[in-house]
Amino acid sequence: MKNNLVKLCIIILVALWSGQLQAAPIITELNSNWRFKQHRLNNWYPATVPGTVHTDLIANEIIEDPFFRLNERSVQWVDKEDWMYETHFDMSDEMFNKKNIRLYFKGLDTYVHVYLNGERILEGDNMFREWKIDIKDKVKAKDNKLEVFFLSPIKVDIPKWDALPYHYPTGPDQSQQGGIFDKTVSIFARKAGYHYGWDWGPRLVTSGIWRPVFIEAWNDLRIEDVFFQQKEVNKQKAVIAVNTEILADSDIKNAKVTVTDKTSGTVYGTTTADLTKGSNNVTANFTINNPKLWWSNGLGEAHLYEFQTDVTVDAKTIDTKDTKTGIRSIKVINKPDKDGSTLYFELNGVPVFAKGANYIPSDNFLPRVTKEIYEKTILDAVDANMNMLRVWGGGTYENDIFYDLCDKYGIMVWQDFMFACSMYPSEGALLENIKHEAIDNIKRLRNHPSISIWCGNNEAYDGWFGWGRKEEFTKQNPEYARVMWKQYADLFHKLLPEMIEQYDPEAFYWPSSPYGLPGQGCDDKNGDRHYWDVWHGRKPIAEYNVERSRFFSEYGFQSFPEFESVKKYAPHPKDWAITSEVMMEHQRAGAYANNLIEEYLLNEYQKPKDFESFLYMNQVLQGDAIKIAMEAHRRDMPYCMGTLFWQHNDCWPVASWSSRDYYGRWKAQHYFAREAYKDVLVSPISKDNKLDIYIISDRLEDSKGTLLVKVIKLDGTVVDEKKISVKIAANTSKNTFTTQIDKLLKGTPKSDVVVHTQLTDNAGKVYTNNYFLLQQKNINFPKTTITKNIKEIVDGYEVTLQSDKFARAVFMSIEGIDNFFENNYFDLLPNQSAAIKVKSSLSQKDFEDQLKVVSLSDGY
Ligand code: BMA
Repeated sequence: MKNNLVKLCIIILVALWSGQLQAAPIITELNSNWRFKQHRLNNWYPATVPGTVHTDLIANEIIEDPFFRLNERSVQWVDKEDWMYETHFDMSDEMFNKKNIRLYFKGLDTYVHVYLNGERILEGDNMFREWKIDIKDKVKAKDNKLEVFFLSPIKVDIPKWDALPYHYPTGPDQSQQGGIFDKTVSIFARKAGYHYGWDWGPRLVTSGIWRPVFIEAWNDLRIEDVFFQQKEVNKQKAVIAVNTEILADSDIKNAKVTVTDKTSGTVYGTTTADLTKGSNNVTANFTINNPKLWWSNGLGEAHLYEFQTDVTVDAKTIDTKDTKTGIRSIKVINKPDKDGSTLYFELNGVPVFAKGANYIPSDNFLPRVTKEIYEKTILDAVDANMNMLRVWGGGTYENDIFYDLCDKYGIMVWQDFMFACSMYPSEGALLENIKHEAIDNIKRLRNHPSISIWCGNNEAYDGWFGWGRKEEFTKQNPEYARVMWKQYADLFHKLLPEMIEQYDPEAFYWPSSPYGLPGQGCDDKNGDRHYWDVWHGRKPIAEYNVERSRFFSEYGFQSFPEFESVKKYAPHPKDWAITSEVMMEHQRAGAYANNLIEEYLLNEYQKPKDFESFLYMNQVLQGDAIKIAMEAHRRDMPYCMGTLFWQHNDCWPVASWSSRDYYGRWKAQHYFAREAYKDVLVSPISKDNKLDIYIISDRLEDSKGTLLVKVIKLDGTVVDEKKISVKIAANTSKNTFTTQIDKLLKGTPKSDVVVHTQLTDNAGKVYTNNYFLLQQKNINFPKTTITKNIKEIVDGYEVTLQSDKFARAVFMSIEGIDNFFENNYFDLLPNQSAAIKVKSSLSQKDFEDQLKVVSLSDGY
C-alpha cells in the first residue's frame, strides 16, 4: 500500500513535470553530422557548425593557417568558389508531433540557398540577419536532409560592379589582393566589411553557417520576444513597460503575462489579454520603487535584475523567458553651447567622461572566438579602467555574450550599424534587406543596459563631406553624386532613425561617427571627432596636447606586436626586418605606415640598435603617444567628454593601432591606458617655462589629498621637492599646481631630470605620473643595472626589480606567449623596487634563465 502510494506520487510528479515540458517550446541545436564540399567537386569532408569554410578547410588540412607567414595569399581562391554544407537529422516523436516546427538560423554568411529534403526553403543574402522558416509541412520524422548552399560572394557581386557606370567609394577593400583587380565589391554584400581586408586586416572573404542553427517546436503559443522598455528611470523609481511578442496558433482567451523578479520572487507586472491567431503584442506595465541602478565601470555596481516573463493560460504556464537587464537612464546630450555643440553621455543623471577604445572583431573567422576570448577581451577593458567600447561599423553586430559581459562589467557600448568608410547602393531590395537587419539587431540588443548609443555608420558622412568625396563625384557627374547622397540620406537619416524610434524609442541615434553639424565634415567644436592628424597627417605627437574635441571617438598610433608574438607568425630569422616580405604582409597599411613608425620613432627617441629593440621601442612610442592624447583629452574635461582610442584588439597577428595583439597580449599602450584611465589622474603639462599639474577626477564626490612634485636627476639625486594639500574636485579637471620650470630645476639641465608627480588621497590611494621636459631622444637616460629577485607564487612568479638609476619603460619578457605580466613597460625610480606578478607555467629554473629585463637605454 505504502509502495503504491509512493509510485502514484512519482507518476503524478512525472506527469506534471512532463506536462510542463511539453507545453514549453522544444529547442534543439543542429550542430552534428555536418559535412561540406566545394560545390563543383565530389569530395565531402567533415564540417563544424557553427563555422566557416576557411576553418573547415584548415581542419581538413586542405589549406594551411592563413595567419602564418604568407599563407593568406594562397587561399584567395576560396572566395571564388561555391560551397555546399549538408546534414541529416531525425526528429524526436515529441518534436515531430508539435503543431509548429521551424528552422532558426542565427546567422548565415552570406549568399545562401537552403534546401530541406530537396525543396528550397530560403534564399538568404545578409549575414547580419536571422532566418526563421516554418518547416512543419516539409519535415519528416526520420532522415531529413538539410542542405545549405553558399554562393561565392565575389561571383555574385562582380556583375553588380560591372553594371554600374560609376564606382562607389569603399573602405580599404583589398580587391587586388583577391585577384579581382579594382573591383571593390564589398559594398554590395551585407557582410562584415573587414572580411574584404582593412588597413589592419587580411583579405579573407569567408562563407559559412557562422552562428548556431536550431529546430524549434511548440504547441499553442510561444514568446517570440520580450522588450523591457525603460520609460523613466531615476533614483526613486523605474517605470517599465514589458512588451511581450506572442505567437499564437489560434485565438486564445485570457492569456496572462506575468513578470517576476527571479531573485526576490516579487511579481512586478501582470496583465491579461485575448490573443488572436498570429503575432500579438501584450504589455505589462509596472514601477519599481527605489530601483538598484546599473552603473558603468568605476562609478558603481553594474547591477543586473533577473526577470522572468511567463505566459499562462488556464493556470498552465505555456512559455517562459528569462531576461537579465540593468535599470538605468542613459542619455546622450547633444546640445548647442557657447563653444559649439556637446556630445556626452549622462548615466542616471550624471555626466560621464567616456574612457575606452574602439573594438573590432577578434578574428577573421568569427565562430572560433571562444567564450574565454570574449571574457578576456572585456575584462582587459575593465582592467584598463575603461567604461566604454565602440563596436565599430566594419565588423559585426556582436554575439550576445559580448553584450552580456559588457552589461556585467559596466562597459557602455557605442554601437555602430555595420557600415564603414563607404557609400552604399542602399535603395530598393537592398534598403529593404537592411531594414530587416536593423530590426533583427535592435530587437536582439535593446534589453542590454550597456547599449548606450546607436550610430549609423563609421566615417561615411565625414568621407562625403570632409574627405572630398562629394566634390569628386559631383565632378565625375552631378547625377552620380545626387544618387549616392540620396541613397545615403534614405538609409542613415531616414530608415535607421525610424527603426530606432520604433523598436528602441528611448535610445539615442547618431547618424555617423564622426558627426557634428549637417552638411560638413567633423570639427573640434561639435559632436564627435576622429582625430588622425597625428599619424595619418604626420603631425608631431605633441599636437595631441593642443587639438580639441567634444568627444574623441577615434585617434591612434601604430605598433608592431612584441617580438615573442611576431615569432608566432614570422618565425624565421630572415623574416625579422620590418621590410621583410612576411612583415609587410602583416602590415596592411602598407610601406607608408612602416615609414611613419620609423619617422616618428627617430623623431622622439634614439635609433634602435636591432629588430628586437625596434619592436620594443615602437611599443613604447605608441604607448607614450596615446598616453599624451588620453591625458590631454581628460585635462580638457568638460569641454571634451570622451576619449576612445583606436583600437582595442586585432583580428589576426599584424602591425596595427591595437593596444592588445591578436594573442591578447598587452602592448605598452594597454598598460599606459590603465594608468591614464584611472578614476583620478595627475597630469603634468609644460609650455615654455611653465609647468601645470592637473588633477582630473571621475569620482562623483569631492575628496582631498597630498600632491608631491619631485624633480629627480636620473642618477637619483633629488633636485627639488614640493608637497601641497589639494582638493580633488568631483567629476572635473582642474589645474591644481603651476610653477616656473627654471625655479624647479635650479640650473640642472632638462636632459638630466624626470618630474615625478604623486598624488595620495586621504584614503591612501596613490596615483603617480612621470614627465620629461624634453623629447626623450634628448634625455640622457643612463645605462642601468636592474637586479631581480624571483619568488614562486600560485600560477607563476613574483619578480621584484630594483634599478640603481632611473630606468625608463622597463620591459620584461620570457619565451612564448602563454604568460602575462601584471605590469610591464613601467618606469623604475632609482633604488625604488617594484614587485610584479607573472603568470607562467615554466619551472623556476627555466623562468630565471629566460627572463629578460631591459629598459629604454638598452634599446639603442
Ligand atoms: C579609422 C577607422 C578605420 C581604420 C583606422 C585606421 O578611421 O575607422 O577605418 O582602420 O581609422 O586607419
